[in-house]
Amino acid sequence: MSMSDTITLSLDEAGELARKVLLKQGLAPDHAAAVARTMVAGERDGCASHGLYRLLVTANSVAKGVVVPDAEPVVSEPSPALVRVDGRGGFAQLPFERGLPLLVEKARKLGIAAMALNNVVHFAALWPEVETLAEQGLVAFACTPSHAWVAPEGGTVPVFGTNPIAFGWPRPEKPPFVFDFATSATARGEIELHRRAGKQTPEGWGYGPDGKPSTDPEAILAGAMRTFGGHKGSALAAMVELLAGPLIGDMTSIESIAADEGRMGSPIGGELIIAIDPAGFLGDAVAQHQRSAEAMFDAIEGQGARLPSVRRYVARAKSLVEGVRLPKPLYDDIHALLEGNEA
Ligand code: NDP
Ligand code: PYC
Repeated sequence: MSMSDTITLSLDEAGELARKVLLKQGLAPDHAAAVARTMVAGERDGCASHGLYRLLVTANSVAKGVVVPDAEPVVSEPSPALVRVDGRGGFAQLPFERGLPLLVEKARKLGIAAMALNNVVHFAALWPEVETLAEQGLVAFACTPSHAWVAPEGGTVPVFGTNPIAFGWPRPEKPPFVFDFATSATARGEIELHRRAGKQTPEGWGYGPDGKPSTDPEAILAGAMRTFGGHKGSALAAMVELLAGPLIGDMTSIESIAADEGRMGSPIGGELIIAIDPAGFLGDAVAQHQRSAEAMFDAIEGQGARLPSVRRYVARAKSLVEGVRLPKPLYDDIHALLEGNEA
């Protein structure tokens, strides 16, 4: 992308633009603020498929009536170690923020706690959530199903969502170790970006509607995506369905896409987040065992391999200084959302 094809925004400008567009879409101010924080974090960290591009995605979900734009989340405690937040059909970010303090308090008190977000609409990456927990000294795990877009290994008919798994590990004096990836060969957002750019996808991402392997993003979006790592990704995708679907009383990806009724909105359903306090197992020995973890990280980086999250932290440092660069067509599409009738 040359400079002339892009528009550069400071992070404050990006946040302001996102909030303005989301308010225009009809989101309540607290939802708009929470959603904008997540999108700007994605753009800032070089995660284009889950950055400001998602303003187009939320616009569609609001316009099609998939999301309740002013839903008031309800926090409850089903048991001493559990938090439930009923998002009442709103986007997932505000319910996460509302349940977070109680989840942290319970994890610190009991050693481990879990939070179910129910009845939420999910368009976002999961790393902001596990990173937030890891920054508070907790080990964190999160997963969510999506829409049935992904075929199980050995088949070509969608059953699973793109079902991301995210993990965060707190590190002394350093930003946390975090990974977050779809259990599909890639996130659906990446295939959408290939379609927007008129580019073929790499081999192995999916099948066309005829069940044949394809590199045409339109065909894969209409057909089926593939899991990553063959049968292993397929089993992990099934695990995500079970943990953040039936276990917490919410929808599988098959049920989510049925509930969408062809509106092509973002997935509706649940998310499971688990937080573990290392002191629960280790007491005073936390620092000693953290040194073993650091030795493992050193062994990875010492041979020239990189840790997941490092690319994001480098992109973040750059964006804090230089701002973010949006492709001009995307910037124009986002601005077009501000035109038209007042929401
Ligand atoms: P990737 O396949 O790009 O994998 C991303 C993860 O792998 C990151 O943690 C990344 O770290 C790490 N990574 C990538 N390359 C390397 C490497 N060479 N060495 C070490 N680590 C590496 O992501 P996906 O396309 O699978 O998913 C992208 C996003 O989409 C995720 O954030 C996910 O949450 C989101 N998503 C959300 C869904 C939802 O339903 N809400 C559904 C599906 C996906 P780094 O960031 O530093 O590069
Ligand atoms: O990119 O697969 C994806 C995705 C689904 C929901 C949010 N992101």
